[in-house]
Amino acid sequence: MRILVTGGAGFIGANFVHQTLAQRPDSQVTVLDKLTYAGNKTSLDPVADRIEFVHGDIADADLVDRLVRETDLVVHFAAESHNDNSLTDPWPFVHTNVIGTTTLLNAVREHDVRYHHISTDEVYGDLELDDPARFTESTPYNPSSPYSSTKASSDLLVRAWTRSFGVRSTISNCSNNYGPYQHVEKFIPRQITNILSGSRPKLYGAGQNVRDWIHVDDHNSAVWAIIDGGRIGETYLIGADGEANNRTVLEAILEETGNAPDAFDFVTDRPGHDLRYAIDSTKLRTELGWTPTYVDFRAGLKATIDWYRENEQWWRPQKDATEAVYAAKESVLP
Ligand code: NAD
Ligand code: TDX
Repeated sequence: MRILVTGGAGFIGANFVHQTLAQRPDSQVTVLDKLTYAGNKTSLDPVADRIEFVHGDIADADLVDRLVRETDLVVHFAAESHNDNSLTDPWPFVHTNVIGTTTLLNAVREHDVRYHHISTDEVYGDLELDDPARFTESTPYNPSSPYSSTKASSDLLVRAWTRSFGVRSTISNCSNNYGPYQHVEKFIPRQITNILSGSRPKLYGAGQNVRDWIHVDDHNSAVWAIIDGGRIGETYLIGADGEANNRTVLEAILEETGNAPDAFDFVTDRPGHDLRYAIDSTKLRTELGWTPTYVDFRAGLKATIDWYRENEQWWRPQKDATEAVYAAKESVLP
């Protein structure tokens, strides 16, 4: 099968390419990636001779049309993905997440190509900390940030192109991913690489916000389950029952790296900071028989810490610039 992977030099997309070539060695993979600050072509080095890499923008209609015409499947990961950046400058989020997705949808419509859309649980807004509810496929959309509102917009565009134009699509909304090749701006790799750099981890607010962690390989195995067996026009939520508050996750990282549990700084909270995300993945599990492999979060976290220890050459070039962006807007709380 010929597969066009957008955003394949990013965190989840690169892991998807690795998993696909390991498990489906006959796949012909083309990666389309703009190589923004978040894209890292070296993440694809282990498979460089087995893929075609195209450096370009998903909002470039001529380029997208040419690539989509020659493929059997589009898996769309490319996005501006970081909430904090979206609060500083929303425009790249509108460009890539809304206009870029529309550009892809026009091309898959034109060439009748199967399309899988990668999205986030953040489209549903947040839950109260003491609310037993979890998100399901029928939870109303209620996004909070420029990032999540542009992702919600992109999901709605997919639904409209499916209903109005018959595009053969599926959508998945996944919870917070962790694992190798994640940019050091994100919570878990930021704290690990702060510790490895001799600086203190940074916890927003009181650290009580809850995220529902899933290993990136489990996200990607679920994406394949949906591509293989999902019903056209349907949405599937992906999650692995990994709820934990940020302080608990940080304390686990500190313990695994041999540091005191209070060896971190509380810093300025994120404006509009979503309280809690939680996924009910019953539909995915019962309809498609998917189950996660990384059921022990602590073991997955330890493996991730080891990966960052062993791959400093991968993250070091981004570290100082990333921390400089944070330093400009973050203050340590008393
Ligand atoms: P990432 O920021 O690590 O990677 C994004 C990639 O997209 C980069 O390689 C970047 O260069 C590329 N890109 C950005 N704009 C582009 C454009 N205009 N044209 C072509 N390429 C472009 O993101 P990620 O964490 O791997 O997220 C991938 C997808 O998964 C996103 O759609 C995101 O919304 C979704 N998602 C992420 C998480 C998570 O926890 N990280 C959870 C659920 C869903
Ligand atoms: O230094 C930090 N300290 C901190 O306490 C950072 C970077 C984050 N945090 C908190 C904010 C969040 O409550 O940790 C939590 C996780 O933060 P991020 O890694 O920025 O992720 P989040 O905002 O939850 O969004 C992520 O999951 C859903 C991805 O970035 C999105 O792309 C995905 O859609």
